[in-house]
Amino acid sequence: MTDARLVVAGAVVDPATRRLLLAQRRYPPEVAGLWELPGGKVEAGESPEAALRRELREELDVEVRVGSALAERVALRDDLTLIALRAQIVAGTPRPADHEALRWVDTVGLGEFARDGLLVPADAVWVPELLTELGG
Ligand code: DCM
Repeated sequence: MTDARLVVAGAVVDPATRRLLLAQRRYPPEVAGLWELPGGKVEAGESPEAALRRELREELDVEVRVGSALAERVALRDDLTLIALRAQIVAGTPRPADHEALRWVDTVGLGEFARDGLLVPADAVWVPELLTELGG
């Protein structure tokens, strides 16, 4: 029995506009078309912070400064645990390499995505904390 693999997701907020970055998934079919906090799997020997910097560099072509955890970890499946870390872009403009599209949302936009069931189920759990983060 090994520990659950960690997946790290970035709560990327632009402090100037108080908007959160959402990314639209292309796969797997169950969540294709839904929107998530971008991120990915932590590699062996890698810290969650370093993994988030690597993933956002690969997926969005940006450099981020990683902050503290947004909320409690969420069990995705018995072999996968999801953690959200606060992050801010320090260089670059996000472009979707792996995602279908990107969107910056304010509290109203985030509320609409949540209401319409457009967030991946695991990330929808964090909506209250995300709204607080955006000052809503
Ligand atoms: N995942 C998620 N929410 C995120 C990022 C990832 O629920 N913000 C899930 C989707 C996959 C797994 O984590 O089941 C691995 O993600 P990826 O395919 O992006 O490596």
